Amino acid sequence: MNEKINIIALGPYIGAQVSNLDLTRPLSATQFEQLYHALMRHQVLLLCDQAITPQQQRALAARFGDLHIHPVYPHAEDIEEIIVLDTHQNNPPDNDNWHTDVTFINTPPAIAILASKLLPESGGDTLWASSIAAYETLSAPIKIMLEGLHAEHDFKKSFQEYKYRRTEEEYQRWQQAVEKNPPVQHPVIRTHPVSGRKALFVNEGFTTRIVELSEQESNAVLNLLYSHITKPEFQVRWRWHINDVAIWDNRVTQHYANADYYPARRVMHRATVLGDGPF
Ligand SMILES: O=C(O)CCC(=O)C(=O)O
Ligand SMILES: [Fe+2]
Repeated sequence: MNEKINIIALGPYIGAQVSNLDLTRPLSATQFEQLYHALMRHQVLLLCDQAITPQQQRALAARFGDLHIHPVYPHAEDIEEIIVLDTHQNNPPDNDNWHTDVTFINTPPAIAILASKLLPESGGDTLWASSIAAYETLSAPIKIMLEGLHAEHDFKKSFQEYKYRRTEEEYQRWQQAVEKNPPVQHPVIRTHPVSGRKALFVNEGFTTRIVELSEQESNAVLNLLYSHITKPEFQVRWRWHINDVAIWDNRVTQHYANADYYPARRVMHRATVLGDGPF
């Protein structure tokens, strides 16, 4: 059997399309190693024609590490580790902002795996940006200024109270999530634990402030970094077909789910692999 996966880069900084691999079956050690290596190199991998069930998606994700169970998002039936993002008229999209997943915990996810299950007729693309490319293209004086700084990340910034008041049960779940997830701090520049490359690690979704700076300084610096990170040069944009799968390195990327299809329906399944404390 030919176990060599095909990799076609979608751009110089970020993104690659992978083929000759069936993610619904257990991967051999050789296949997994190639996939992992490609992920480290390209940060986001896209695969087509992968009719993956929640069980299979969980098993694939578990090859990369321990899985995260989301405090508020609903999950697949009997499979807590698979988030179901089902957006429609009465559940508007809420990932149409640049963010890195779950940076509000001390060990934010290393990797995420997203599968498309039901798509609108058009629209609903996802964009990813490389925060390695963003870091590397900053000028030397700005890099020096950011070194050693820490930022606060807060669950409540994206998961706002007013969105969880539809039922009493939902509201209680949100309140428990807030209690369990007080704001945490992470370095503004992090080093990838495997590749050793440095990346910007602030995101508009969850970062509230740079703790060593005044409020005015912090706002100015964060706005500068947010607008830099989201330059098209550092991005890849994917137009989904049904049964596509995206795998991204959540330590060194941000993403944005385009909500242009609203109020049409769109259903995605996500598995989230826990990471280490950023350094
Ligand atoms: O629905 C998407 O395209 C991405 C949603 C998202 O932000 C996520 O799964 O982490
Ligand atoms: Fe996300």
